[in-house]
Amino acid sequence: MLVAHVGREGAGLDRSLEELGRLADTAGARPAATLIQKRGTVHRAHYIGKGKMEELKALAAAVKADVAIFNDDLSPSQVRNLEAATGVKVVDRSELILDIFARRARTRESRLQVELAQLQYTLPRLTGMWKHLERQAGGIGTRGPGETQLEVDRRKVRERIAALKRQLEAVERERETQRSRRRREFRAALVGYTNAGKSTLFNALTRADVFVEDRLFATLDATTRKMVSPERRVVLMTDTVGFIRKLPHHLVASFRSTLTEATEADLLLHVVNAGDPDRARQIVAVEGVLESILDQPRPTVLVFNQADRLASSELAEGLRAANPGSFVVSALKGEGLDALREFLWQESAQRAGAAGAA
Ligand SMILES: Nc1nc2c(ncn2[C@@H]2O[C@H](COP(=O)(O)OP(=O)(O)OP(=O)(O)O)[C@@H](O)[C@H]2O)c(=O)[nH]1
Ligand SMILES: [Mg+2]
Repeated sequence: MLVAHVGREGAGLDRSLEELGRLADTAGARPAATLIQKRGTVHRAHYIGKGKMEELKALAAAVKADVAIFNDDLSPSQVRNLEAATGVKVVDRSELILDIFARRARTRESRLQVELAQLQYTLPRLTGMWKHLERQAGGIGTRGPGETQLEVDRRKVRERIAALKRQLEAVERERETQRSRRRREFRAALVGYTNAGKSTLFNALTRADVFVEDRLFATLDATTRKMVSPERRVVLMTDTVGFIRKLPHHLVASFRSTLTEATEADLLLHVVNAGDPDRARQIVAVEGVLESILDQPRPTVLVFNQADRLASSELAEGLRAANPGSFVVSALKGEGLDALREFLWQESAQRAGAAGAA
């Protein structure tokens, strides 16, 4: 599948489009061309201007792209209008991310969560786009030719959404029981931008064997392992799903139970890819997602990972100096991990001390 990217001029557009390319690649599409819309012109009916739409149609034909991926979110009617005018399938950023999550989901819980998010995304878009529904919600029993009545489909989708919510509530109750058992221990969670190296760091710290890949959203679940120091200090470490700019809010909502593993931790380790030129913007994006899911701020420490990709040790020193209390590590090379472990043991000891005093 070839795709054309459509981005809007603005700060960080290059990086943002590069990221969109990686997202498309993760979803199995091959970027063929890029189209940029000038800043400040959002058309209500078709998002981009008429001239741009013509350009998109011609460009898609020239490079034989059958899908156009937009770097922003589009309204259901914008998608319909764009598809009618250009003759290519139009996918917006949220749909692309949902698609990746659907491909990546392995466990029962993550599958339920992704399906819920997809259906909630689809529901307002059910306006006679039958093919769209079949692709989006395959397996929900709306495939037959006799089933393509809008009302029937809407009812079925709503019923399925209700059923998924019930199943997820049951999973959540199970998790809650587990969590209340763990509450006595010191809990730390790895959070951060997708592909920052959270799972690699998790494996290095806990000697676990969590799936790692140089693609976006390798992890969609929460995994917890116990770390024990020689002095028998305990830290329960959790690795979980990564964040991204403009993470679809349906996903954030339906992944609540997975994210709770992180949001209830005593300490958050915010893992950053130190070698990424887009690092500062990624930190801001992660802080934004955290703010939207935390009911109260949690103690957070920055961990600059992938330090081996920094050109010099002076750069690493600079990072540490500019961010007091942060750590600079290479999870891959095992560098800087002793200091981080030492810090975790101290935090754990402090918590045990506080609990003993109480
Ligand atoms: N050079 C270098 N590469 C690293 C380091 N840590 C992780 N990586 C690589 O970065 C890529 C992503 O690593 P993951 O551990 O899967 O990243 P993640 O943050 O868990 O990603 P998601 O689960 O997708 O959110 C993999 O190719 C890792 O090998 C590091 O310290 N140095
Ligand atoms: Mg991961």
